[in-house]
Amino acid sequence: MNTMSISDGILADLFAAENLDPPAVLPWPLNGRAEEDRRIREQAFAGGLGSRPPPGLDWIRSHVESKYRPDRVVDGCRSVLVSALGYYRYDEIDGLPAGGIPSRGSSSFGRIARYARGRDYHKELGNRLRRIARKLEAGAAGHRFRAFTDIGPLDETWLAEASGLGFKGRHTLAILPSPGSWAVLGHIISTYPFTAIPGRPSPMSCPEGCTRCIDACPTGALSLPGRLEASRCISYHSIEHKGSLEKGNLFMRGTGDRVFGCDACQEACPFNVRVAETEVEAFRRDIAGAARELTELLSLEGRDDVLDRFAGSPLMRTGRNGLVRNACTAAGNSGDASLLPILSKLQTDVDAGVREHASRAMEQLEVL
Ligand code: B12
Ligand code: SF4
Ligand code: SF4
Repeated sequence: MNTMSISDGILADLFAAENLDPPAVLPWPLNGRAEEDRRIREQAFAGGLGSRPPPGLDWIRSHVESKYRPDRVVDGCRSVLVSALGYYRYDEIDGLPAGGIPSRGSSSFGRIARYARGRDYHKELGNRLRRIARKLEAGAAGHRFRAFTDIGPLDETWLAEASGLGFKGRHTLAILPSPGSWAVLGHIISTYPFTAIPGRPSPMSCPEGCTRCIDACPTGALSLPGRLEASRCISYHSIEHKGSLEKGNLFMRGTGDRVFGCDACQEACPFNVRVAETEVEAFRRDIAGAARELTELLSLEGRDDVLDRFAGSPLMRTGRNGLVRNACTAAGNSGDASLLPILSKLQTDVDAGVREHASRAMEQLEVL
């Protein structure tokens, strides 16, 4: 690689070697409309227009200075390379309503969001981008390249939109031409002045008047013009929230059979119809899989048990207590009285959140 110039072709080859499409490039600093849009987002975020971060997401506010400023993350930034990896897969449970009422005689299952069924994308996309960043650094002396996937202060859905990789839908997620919103995002911030790759898709947007995602959200977490109230989102409750949820939480019913994450707003989106299943083996492989029997989740004993079943998958984030708590919520919604004995045992669990949710699930089942 020539240390003076990294051509579009070289960049595309480096990404292709990791089975990634050529990245979209956000040249920095921005100007014109792109800069105007950046400022509006920055002000909206700083002014608290986004969701008020609930417990466990408070760190988001600490990024107020850098969320829309890659140059505050990497000094001397001249561009950001934005990349994505499609994870769409269709499993049997995706054809069933997520309300959580099992048909008579069947076991009750807990549903897992698509992105979390296989290998953790922080590792899968993150490792690919880190390898690319190392190669770039080796080839372009004096320049710096830092790879991020999810973790990092920048708003990656904005990066996707501003770079032309896709656009931000009203469900607040980035929609890309081929995988729709079924793609995880990552980026490399660099001091190298990459220029935008021509031929990127022309800007698309949500059809006028479409509110399918907003209407489909089971807990009313979405609103116009494209706001997410994280404290109402099932994804937040099931992944990021620690301990028990407020008593009488109105959102628990809406959770249905979901035990890790939620895909309802994405399933409703017309851009997500007829998306091809991912070819990424790490996402196709079942680690957690699409669904687990609630009896299995309710019986999880400790960290080792969780490691044995879910090592390498996003479910590790929630840990044993969170997964059992979520399974209790799904059990309560299931209408499946055969779960009462196991829930009864959990009423003396070491974890207060699990005890609380087991009791609530029993109350719910006994009144059904
Ligand atoms: C924290 C987080 C969450 C939180 C909170 C999300 C949130 N919006 O704050 C929770 C746990 C709820 C969550 C859920 C999910 N997440 Co998430 N999440 C993130 C993370 C780590 C940070 C997002 C962030 O910084 N939010 C704070 C700011 C930007 O958002 P905000 O508070 O809503 O404020 C903005 C808007 O509200 C808007 N706004 C509101 N009103 C107005 C008015 C006007 C006039 C204007 C201009 C703007 C405006 O402006 C604000 C500033 O931009 C990103 C990764 C990253 N680094 O970006 C992944 C990320 C967004 N998540 C991702 C995924 C996959 C999900 C889930 C689908 C997982 C699942 N299946 O359960 C769900 C989807 C929920 C949804 N509909 O968005 C992917 C999305 C990929 C994509 N294609 O876009 C990302 C990019 C991770 C990744 N690397 O792939 N997530
Ligand atoms: S992930 Fe689920 S709960 Fe969260 S906004 Fe989308 S549909 Fe609503
Ligand atoms: S469902 Fe409609 S409004 Fe929501 S993101 Fe998709 S196209 Fe946009």
